[in-house]
Parts: sequence; structure tokens; C-alpha cells
Amino acid sequence: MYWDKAKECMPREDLEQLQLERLQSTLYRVATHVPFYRKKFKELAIDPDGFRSLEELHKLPFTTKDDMRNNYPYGLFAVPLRDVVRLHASSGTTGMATVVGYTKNDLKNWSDMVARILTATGVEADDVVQIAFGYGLFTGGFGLHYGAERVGASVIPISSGNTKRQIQILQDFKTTTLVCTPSYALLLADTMIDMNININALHLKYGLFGGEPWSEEMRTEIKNKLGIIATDNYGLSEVMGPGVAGECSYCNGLHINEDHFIVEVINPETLEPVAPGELGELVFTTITKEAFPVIRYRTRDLARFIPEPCPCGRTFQRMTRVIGRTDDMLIIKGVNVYPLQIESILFDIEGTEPHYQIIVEREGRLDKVTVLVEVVESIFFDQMKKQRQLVEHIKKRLATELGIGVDVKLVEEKTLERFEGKAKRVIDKRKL
Ligand code: DLL
Repeated sequence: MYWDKAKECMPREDLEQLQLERLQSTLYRVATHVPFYRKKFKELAIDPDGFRSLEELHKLPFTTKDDMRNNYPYGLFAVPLRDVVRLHASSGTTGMATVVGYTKNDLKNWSDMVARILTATGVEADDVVQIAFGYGLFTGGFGLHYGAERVGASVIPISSGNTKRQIQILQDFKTTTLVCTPSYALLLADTMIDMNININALHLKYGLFGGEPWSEEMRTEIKNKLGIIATDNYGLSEVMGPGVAGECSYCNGLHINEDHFIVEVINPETLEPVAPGELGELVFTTITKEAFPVIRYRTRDLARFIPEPCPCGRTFQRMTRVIGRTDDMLIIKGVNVYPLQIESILFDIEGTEPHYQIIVEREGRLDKVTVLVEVVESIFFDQMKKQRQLVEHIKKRLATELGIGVDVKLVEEKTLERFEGKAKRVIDKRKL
């Protein structure tokens, strides 16, 4: 199902022409209204009026999170505050938040993009959508809310937290669509199982999950427990919020809303584009945003382009799931490891629960990693020998698939922290 088939399936040639025109007007807008870009363009001798082809994109300067911090709060806005009708902020793990603004038109485009993603999963006007993302400065709650309203669905703005109440409402309001982080979906499922709720009796059909990385194995776990179609959707406040990219019901990669963004995948070291299909950092240029346009924003998120077309017929560039952030990468004995790789392996091992935590410490000059894994009760209370065998098995799998040795500790079910928003998988004690 499409929300806007003419756009979503438009021939690449037309799309590229549209992108070029929209980029030209964005460059003009930022050069005229944002001193930060005016200065950068001047330094690089870029004439915003002389931009004739998308091939020239690489000449434009990058924008980083630091640039946003240095221009806190409104320095990168391209319109006066009287035209801004909404403000959000991304918390960021370190230091100052980034403030992002939207004009009326930006909000309309944003809801349309989220509506596309909901529709691509299968959500329609007669669906009941429970939004368990936080409402507030975080873009998740409001972003998905307005998109779901635009589809015409009945929206339950329950916000995050209060798991028992979420479950009550899932049952009583006959929710068909759950919207939250994947880790919270799993927590809801596990809590319902503990409460002996008959999940088959619920009306749930769809789950749209995003806001944090999750593995294919985690998707399988959620699908099996909740009996739904579970799609991934991606976005970030600095670029817009949720709705930048999302999967269709084929669940094989995320369609990027390319009529609103130009996306590149670059090598974070050399800053050059990677070969098609190679892993790299996503870089976004917004081409319709009025209040807060960004040129070549370095997301630090890592993903690949999927060059093959999707059977759904959409022509927008597809990307793989985001496997993590450049700043989440662990370097263990010289080997680069992402938490998601560890998740995939753990989910695949019989007897382990889908809850884990990765502890990184420094011993002398070396990083030491310990993976804490919850195991089912029967194993935890089993003989020591069996426990040892499981630990050895997990270590071996991690060693062969990641190429590094890590410590593994089994912990009792429900002892690791659960999250209502984004899960925190890595505890880095090196920085403390
Ligand atoms: O998390 C926007 C969002 C809300 C997207 C709800 C989808 C659903 P921020 O708080 O600014 O915005 O965080 C953005 O979260 O740079 C990624 O590192 C990560 N992220 C978001 N979606 C995904 C996803 C929202 N589907 C940061 N897979 C991004 C992996 C994701 N990581």
C-alpha cells in the first residue's frame, strides 16, 4: 500500500531532477539566511546559484553535531521565530541539546513522510495506533502521532512508560498497531506472557519500531511473541525526527524519503563515498525543510545502501538497518565490534533470553569486555556443569563470529535493567 504512489514510485530520472531543483533552492535559502552556511560557502568558494548537478554535492561542506552545538539554540534556523510553529530537541548523550524547529509546511511534510511509512507497513484509517514513544522534546511521540492522524487512524497518545497501563489499553482499546522502540515492544510482550494474557486474543496486527538499533533475530523474537508484522523505521531529530526512512511490508530494508532528503554513505575516515553496498556513515541533506535545513549532516549512523530494487515498486533508495553508531563501536583487541553483532549471536543461542548487557572496562592498556546474558530459569538453576557448557558455547560462538575473546556471565532472568525508551546496551566503565 502506498500513501503517495506518484512520489514513492517516481522514475529515478524525475526524482533526480526534483532533488536538484529542491537542493538549489535549499542552498539559496541557507546562503541567504544562515550566517554559518554563508561563511562556509564563502570559504569554499561555493556559489549557491551556480550549482548545476547532483554530482557536485561532494563540494558542499559537512555539518556536524558540533556545529549544531556551537550554534545553540537558534543559530542554524533559516526562518525567523515567528514562522516556527514547533520546537523539539535531541538530548544527546553528552553536553548540550540540539534545538530543531519546524514551520507549518515542515510539519505538513513531516506528517506526510510518517504517513507513508505507516501506510507502507499496512496501517489504514480503521486502525487503532498506540503510540508508546515519549511525547515531549523527543521527536518520537509527536512525529508518529501526526503521521498516524494524517493516515486517519485512531491514535492513542499514551506516551511511554507505565507498562501495566499500556497492556490494559492494548486490550481494552483493541489496539491494532503498536509504535515504540523494539526493546520496549519486547518488554511489553514478556510482561503479557508473565501475566498469562492470551496474546492471540489481542487485535494487534502491526508494530512499527525504531529509535534504536535492533537485529533481525530480535525482530523474529518480537514477531513470534506478538504475532504481528514488525517493521523498522529510522530517523533523527537533526534531520527531522522519525519518518526519514522506513520499511514496507516486505521487511527487507528501509525506503529513504528521497524527495525530501539526499542521502550519501561515506567512509567516516576518508569522507569519500563508499562503493555501492558497502558499510559507511549516513549523511543527509534536507531539500524541503524551511526552518532547519541541514547540508550534508554527518549522522554517525552506519548502514549500507541496498542497490537492488524492492518488489514493492518504490523507487526510493533503500538502506539496510542501522547497525550502530560510529561512537558505539567497541574496539576490542583491535577488532571493531558493534553491540548489534553480539545481539544477533545471543538471540540465536538456545536457552538465552533476549536481554543482555555489554560491560567494557580497561585492564592495564587493554579493553576487557564482559557480556552479561539472561538465561531461562531452568538453566540458571541447573547443574554447574550445564551452565559452564553454555558459557563455553556462547564464548565460542562470539569468538568465531567476531574474532575476539570476551568474558560471558550468565545472570538470572529479569535481573538486567529494562527500558521504556531507548535501550542502553553498553556500560562503558572506561570513561568513569
Ligand atoms: O530517535 C527519531 C525516531 C523516533 C526514529 C522514533 C524512529 C522512531 P533521536 O532521538 O534524535 O531521534 O535519535 C536519533 O537514534 O541517529 C540513530 O542512532 C538512532 N535510531 C533511530 N532510529 C533507528 C533505527 C529519534 N530504526 C538516533 N535503527 C539516530 C537504529 C536508530 N538506530
